[in-house]
Amino acid sequence: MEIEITPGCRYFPEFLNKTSQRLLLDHLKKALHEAPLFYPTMPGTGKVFSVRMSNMGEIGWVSDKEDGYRYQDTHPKTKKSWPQMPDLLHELWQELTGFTPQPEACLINYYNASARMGLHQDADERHLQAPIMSISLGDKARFRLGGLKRQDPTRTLILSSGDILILEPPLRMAYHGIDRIVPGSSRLLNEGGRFNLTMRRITPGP
Ligand code: MD3
Ligand code: FE
Repeated sequence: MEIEITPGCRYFPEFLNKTSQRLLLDHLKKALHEAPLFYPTMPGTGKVFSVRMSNMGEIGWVSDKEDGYRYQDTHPKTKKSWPQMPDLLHELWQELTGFTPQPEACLINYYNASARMGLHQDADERHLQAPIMSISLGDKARFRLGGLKRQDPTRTLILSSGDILILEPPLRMAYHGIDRIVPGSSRLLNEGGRFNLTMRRITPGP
C-alpha cells in the first residue's frame, strides 16, 4: 500500500515483511561490527546527540565539535572506509524511487528509550532534487513532519518496523524530527530500541 501523506511524502506502511526485516537486520549487524555506532556531537558546543549513528556506503554523515556536520568517506573512530550498502537497499531504492543516480550514503540511526531528534532540516546534501528513503526497524516512533518554515504546523506519524518513507521535492527541505520511540512495541530487536536507515544521494553525480 502506498499513501501520499502530502505532496513530497510517500508512506509505505510495513512494506518490508518480517523475513525481509530480519534479512536487513542481519546486514546491518555485520556492518555495525565493522563500523560501530558512535555518538555525534554538536558543532561549536560539543553537546552529545542522544541518537547513536553509523553509516554504510561510499560516504557517511558525521558531526563533531570541531568540524561540524559533514559527509566523509571514513568512520570517525576507526578511520576505515564505511561498509558497503547491501544490494537489497539499492534494489529498494530502484523499486520505490526509480531515481538515478544511485544513493551514496545510508545513515544508520539508533534510538534507545531516551533518544530524541529535535526538529531540523536535512541540509548537508548537495543534491537537493534527489529523494531520501527512510526505513524503520524495531520499536515504533513518533515522527513529526512540519513544513518548509520552522513555525509551520506539524503532524505526527507513528513509524513502525518495516515502514518505508520517501521524501522528495517539494518536501525535501521540510522540518522533521523524532519525539521519542515507544519502548517494547516491537520484538524485532533483542536489545529493544529502533534503527532508522536513511539512504541519500549527496553529490550531483553522473
Ligand atoms: C522529512 N531521521 O537522519 S527519517 C535524519 O527516524 C532523520 O531517524 C529520522 O531525520 C529518523 O536526518 C527521520 C524520515 C525523514 C528523513 C529525511 C527527511 C523525514 C524527512 C527529509 C525531509 C523531510
Ligand atoms: Fe533528518
